[in-house]
Amino acid sequence: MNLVILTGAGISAESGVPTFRGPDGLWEGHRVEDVATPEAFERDPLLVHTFYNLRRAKLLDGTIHPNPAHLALAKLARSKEHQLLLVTQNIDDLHERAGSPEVLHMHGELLKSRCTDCGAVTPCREDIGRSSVCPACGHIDCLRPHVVWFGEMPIGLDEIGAAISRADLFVAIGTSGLVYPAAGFVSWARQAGVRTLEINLEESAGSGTFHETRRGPAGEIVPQWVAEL
Ligand code: BJW
Repeated sequence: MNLVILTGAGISAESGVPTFRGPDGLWEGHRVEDVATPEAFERDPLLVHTFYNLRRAKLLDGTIHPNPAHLALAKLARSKEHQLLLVTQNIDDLHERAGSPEVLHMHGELLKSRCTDCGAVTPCREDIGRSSVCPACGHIDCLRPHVVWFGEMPIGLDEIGAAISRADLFVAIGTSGLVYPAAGFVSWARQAGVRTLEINLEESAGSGTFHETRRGPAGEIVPQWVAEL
């Protein structure tokens, strides 16, 4: 089967990474526009760097591990029976740690920085600050997190659109369906005549658009679904 799977913050929730919009959501104490826009970064780079530095340090402190949902998708990706494009909105590296060979991070990656002078995207496991030096061009005070903020163009949309149009099944796992263009992928799939499945703990903004929805924690439902496939 030809599959496109989109994952969101819900798939990493059971690994201890907070979601964005839940009661304990990541944005609690921060207005999203204070941290996740280019304007916010221009206005207060220290606040934005601190927000991402804390999340990067947490991701690397040894307490966060892939859960059974990440592991099941990695097993699926390695199976010869199916073709899979795994697209994630998450900036963590839990799909990679679980063993998924290829992951399209449409909203960027926390463990990479981007140079606003030369454009180089380079691995980054340390804090970024105004004194950081770009490993590619050597300039100072020009690194930013390699993440896609509101108003910026997500990564890989052409590839995602093409893969959805030739898929047999589109699956969205643990995403609220509130942030576009990812929230619109289910409609792209429906327009292309592709079957659609949602796996989510709760009803999402897009639930009504899917052919089928399965409710429950990703760590339980995803391995069950992969076993059925
Ligand atoms: C579980 C679970 C468990 C919990 N098991 N499930 C007006 C109308 C329409 C669009 C716009 C508009 N005004 C502006 C826009 C565009 C804007 C947008 O969508 N805004 C909305 C807020 C309205 N979008 C953009 O600006 C995007 N760019 C863009 O549109 O470019 C122009 C363009 C034009 C034409 C075509 C294409 C493009 C960029 C969006 C960038 C989003 N960036 C962020 C931050 C990234 C860096 C970071 O991490 O800090 O990405 S915002 C944040 O939201 C993050 C996430 O990837 C994203 C989605 O969140 P997600 O993953 O859905 O998480 P939650 O928390 O919302 O939901 C968790 C879900 O899991 C819930 O449903 C739970 O039930 C579930 N769950 N535990 C299973 N155990």
